[in-house]
Amino acid sequence: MKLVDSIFKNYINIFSQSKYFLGSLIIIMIIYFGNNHIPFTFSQQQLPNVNDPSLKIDRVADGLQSPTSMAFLTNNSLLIAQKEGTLSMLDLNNPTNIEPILELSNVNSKNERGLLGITIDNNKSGESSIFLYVTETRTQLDQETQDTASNDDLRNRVYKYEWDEVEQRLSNPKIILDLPAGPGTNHQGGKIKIGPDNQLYVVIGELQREGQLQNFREGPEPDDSGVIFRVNPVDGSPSNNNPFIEANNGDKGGNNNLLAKYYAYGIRNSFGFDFDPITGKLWDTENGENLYDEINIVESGFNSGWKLIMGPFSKSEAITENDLVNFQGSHYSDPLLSWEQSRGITDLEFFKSDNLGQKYANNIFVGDITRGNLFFLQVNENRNGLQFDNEPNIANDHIASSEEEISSITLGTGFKGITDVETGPDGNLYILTYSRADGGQGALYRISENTTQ
Ligand SMILES: [Ca+2]
Ligand SMILES: [Ca+2]
Ligand SMILES: [Ca+2]
Repeated sequence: MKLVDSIFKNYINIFSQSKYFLGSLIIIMIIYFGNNHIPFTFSQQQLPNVNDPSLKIDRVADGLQSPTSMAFLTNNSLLIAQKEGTLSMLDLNNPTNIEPILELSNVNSKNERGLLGITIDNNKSGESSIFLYVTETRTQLDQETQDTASNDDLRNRVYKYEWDEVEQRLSNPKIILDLPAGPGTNHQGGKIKIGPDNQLYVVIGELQREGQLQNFREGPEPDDSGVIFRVNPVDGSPSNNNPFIEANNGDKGGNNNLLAKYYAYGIRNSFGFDFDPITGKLWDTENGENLYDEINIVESGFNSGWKLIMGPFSKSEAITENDLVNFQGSHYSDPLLSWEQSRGITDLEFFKSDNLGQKYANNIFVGDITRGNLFFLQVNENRNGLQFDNEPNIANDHIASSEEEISSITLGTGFKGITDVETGPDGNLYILTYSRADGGQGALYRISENTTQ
């Protein structure tokens, strides 16, 4: 504070000689006292705020272009997917060095398309596979083999690469899922993860389609939109015990089962999911159009209700559950929490560490893209829902509506936009940001225990 005070005095000396003294002094005082004890810092240097004094936040890396997802490769390095098609490695020991290790060609990054997801699978034999989710016009395989019989369609593809630890490079891409990418340029989904069952989970949004997967009975057949996939990470084949794999769904069942790879459907769009480290259950976030962003437990066969229902069932007019497209083996259930006004809820992370104290261990962090808030949510004792000890108005209806209700679940502000949240190997919380106002400029932040308080 001493340095700041002397700067403050200098300003007063300069301005006291001018006829603008009084006006200038008032402006300085507004800045000084209105800025929550961090005066005279440039806005891009300002750290986000975390409203728990037992925690501290620091900026690990800056100047990332359009970061969408991250995955820790080792204790000290992570891979960051960037929307335009670059995969970069960040060395935590030297975080000013952000090194591109893969540049994908023919990436379509219009609106919500692009290189959107990454996950790493370390198998038992010590080999690592890296999975990427990308919107593209030609396959990366065509580029490697110079195959002229390329596919010019725009597609969302999940690739599996081998990771060469010695050469530090990705090689031998293989298509695991080949999915549609239109007509909508938004709602492409993109998050991917290996579950505790060692299966690969992938989410795609509804691509602004209106088919049976969007609960239109007379709409087109299932077409891989608005779905969470569960597939074998070796080859993308349907996982054993998938909910619709043996169900009798007319011509959608049997040998040409259009539903075989699906774990869930009726999802408008999602930018995040994770597995409860205690129960193994899948939880997701979903985005409403104007109303109702959601958090759900996604049990096998889940139908989230879009485009007939968003948010709680009781808020949808003149709809009964029989109006949904109920494939055999499916079930509808309400969200555990809804934000009444949509704000682009993105990633969801179970915090798999007790480094920040018991309060945070195995509970949930969630980010949003439009305002850059970090939410903290506590799982209930049975781990089948959320508890809201401080705010009865959320506990009552599981809808966060008023500013008071929303602030009761807000832990951090000022992140501009959050695309990914991860528990680091060091047991701290890592937050990847993306500022839509600044053309996708991003940063990586770390929240750890404040040992100086
Ligand atoms: Ca829903
Ligand atoms: Ca409420
Ligand atoms: Ca994450």
